[in-house]
Amino acid sequence: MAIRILVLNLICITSLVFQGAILSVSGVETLSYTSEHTFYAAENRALREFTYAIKTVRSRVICGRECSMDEHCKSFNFNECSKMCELNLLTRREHPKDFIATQGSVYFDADEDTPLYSLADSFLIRYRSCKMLLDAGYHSSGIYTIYPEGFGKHSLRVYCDMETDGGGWIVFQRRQDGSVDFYRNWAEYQSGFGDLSGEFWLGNDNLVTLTSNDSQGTWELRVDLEDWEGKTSWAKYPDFQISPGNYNLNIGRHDASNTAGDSLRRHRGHPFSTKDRDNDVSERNCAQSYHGAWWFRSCLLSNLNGRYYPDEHAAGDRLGVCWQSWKGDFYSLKACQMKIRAMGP
Ligand SMILES: [Ca+2]
Repeated sequence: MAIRILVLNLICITSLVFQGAILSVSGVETLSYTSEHTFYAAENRALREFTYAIKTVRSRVICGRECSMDEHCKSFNFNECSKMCELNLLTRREHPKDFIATQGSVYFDADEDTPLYSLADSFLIRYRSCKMLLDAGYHSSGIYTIYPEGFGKHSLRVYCDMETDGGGWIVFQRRQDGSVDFYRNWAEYQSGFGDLSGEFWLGNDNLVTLTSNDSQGTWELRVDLEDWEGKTSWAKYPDFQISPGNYNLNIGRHDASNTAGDSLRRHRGHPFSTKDRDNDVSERNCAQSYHGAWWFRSCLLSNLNGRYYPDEHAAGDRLGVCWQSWKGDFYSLKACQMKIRAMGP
């Protein structure tokens, strides 16, 4: 009996090894699973609009295995950055219009001609911002690599919002479900934390470098808010710039047509404070008192990095994710995003 189990295990292991062999013939990558499931790669490509299932997986090999085991799957996109595996109902040949250049994505289907559509990295222009990506025809919101001036040879992974208010926004803060702890220290806010596809803070040093380089012109800031009834509002400010050192918030006059009101007016010009770095003018430590990290002056008007509550009623303590001019400071918002866009020189 024991031997029989051992033999069965060996068969399992052997079949696992052959499940997903990567073959590379004359520089063309193919994924082979069974005799009827071989996929051919087109680098920096994706088929849009026909995804019926999205999974997060470790590698393109596993993504291909998911596709090979699903009779509906005709092709798939795998994103090397986000590890997102998208299974598609159709192929590029059936919908060439939706087969687009997508940096960091690889597309696979069973068509031997597919590798002819690969785009080498060197053919991809190094875009400096989400706005430049948008202008070049990248219309899907998601994670992109940009090469801003000031970063030298280094790139920056960012989430681009390509839909809101004309698109082209670099999102630098997102709250939506409380999955990431925002009660963090100076060093963590400095370098950034969280997950670009979920909740995150892009990092104060990145904001300094992005907004200090004036060859892209000035930057506008947009704040998008959502309450627990699904209502949304926004605020917008020109001339957004974060200073080196204490990360002071420099912003122009708010756009008067906004729907959220101006809850940054009291924070304008003030340095950033965290629980371990009290730069506010209050006798208290505002970041500690209000469980946040923000450009506090003498505490609240807004605190979008405050404590995340599962509903608005839970926040009876003004420690929540607040934007006073829209919902008052006892209301903790369901979701918010902060984003910037180059306004041009
Ligand atoms: Ca203080």
